[in-house]
Amino acid sequence: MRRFVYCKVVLATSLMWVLVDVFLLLYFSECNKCDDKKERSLLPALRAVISRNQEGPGEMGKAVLIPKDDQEKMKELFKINQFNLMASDLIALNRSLPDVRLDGCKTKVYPDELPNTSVVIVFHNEAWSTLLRTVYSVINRSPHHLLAEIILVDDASEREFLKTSLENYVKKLEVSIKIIRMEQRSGLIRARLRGAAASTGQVITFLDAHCECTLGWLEPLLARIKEDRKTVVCPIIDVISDDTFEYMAGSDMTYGGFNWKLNFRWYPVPQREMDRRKGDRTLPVRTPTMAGGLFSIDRNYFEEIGTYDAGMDIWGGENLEMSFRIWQCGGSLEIVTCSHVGHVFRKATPYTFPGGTGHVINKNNRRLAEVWMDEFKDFFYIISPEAVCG
Ligand SMILES: [Mn+2]
Repeated sequence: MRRFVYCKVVLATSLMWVLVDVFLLLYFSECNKCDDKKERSLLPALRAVISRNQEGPGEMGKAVLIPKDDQEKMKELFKINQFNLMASDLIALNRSLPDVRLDGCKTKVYPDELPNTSVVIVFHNEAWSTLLRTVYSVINRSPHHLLAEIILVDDASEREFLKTSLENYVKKLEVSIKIIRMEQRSGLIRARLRGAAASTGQVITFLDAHCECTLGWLEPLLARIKEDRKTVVCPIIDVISDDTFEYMAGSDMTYGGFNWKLNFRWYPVPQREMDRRKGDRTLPVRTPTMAGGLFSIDRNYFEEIGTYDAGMDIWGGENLEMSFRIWQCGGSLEIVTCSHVGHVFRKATPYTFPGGTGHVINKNNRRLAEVWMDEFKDFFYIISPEAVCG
């Protein structure tokens, strides 16, 4: 009888401990969830997902339309990056895209031995979803033996999620990703130079922080550089709508030029360039200038021509400067029409220009004119008298 009571006590106490354990387990796992929720509400952008099927929002490059009830919120969020952040955050980081290449490009065969490339991406207060969608598109659509590494250069962003959250996130990815932080706001040029200096690939590929690389984007760029190391190559820049994130193929019939205000402009590819290629639109187009955000260059050639003008500030003019530099230093600049990379084009810049936008751009353009344009600089000064002195 007494033993029976003992047994009951032992059973009851063990049962109690089991219950305590279960309670503790539940309590702590609940708490994890709480933290998770808290972090998510603080960082709504981090919710962006990896898709497992192709039916989600924006898949195959389709437009994302925001329901009426969310339009006000959408407009508020738009101001942060000057693109539809709500739409971007709804789209999977690895969304699918249509194959927009010319048919002749799909069957081209490239040499096995291509130079490898480092991909350098500069960002300043970029949105989480656009930055990581850029990174995923590089990882998922580039042969890994051709990728030396991805280098993310943070030009002194202020947003908290671009700090340790980003570092922890990219550690999990299957390609080596370095993050370099500029100590102070330095602008695109000096940040790119820092990224280039830290890179190890034979080719350096610069991309903007809100791009999406498409299938087969890399091989034709590297193959062209292998053929001629002094050729600097750009992909066709497809348009990702800043309103809907719809992916729209860019044209192979436009190339880069400029006006006398030294603004970059697209112009129709002239007949002489069609004739030179005997009408084969899959062959690279020689282009006077480049838009600047996306190009690949042989590392040694980049150093031989003196890299960028490190005296240029923030943004503006550096794309024409690089274009003039290439053509005047024995190289050539081409758009490789078989390579397509999407870019979110915006109507307004979200960036701040320390010192004032006009001042920064005039200063950069003055350097461009004085260094590369000889007597043609007078056209610029006549059309932009405000640029003559600071
Ligand atoms: Mn851009």
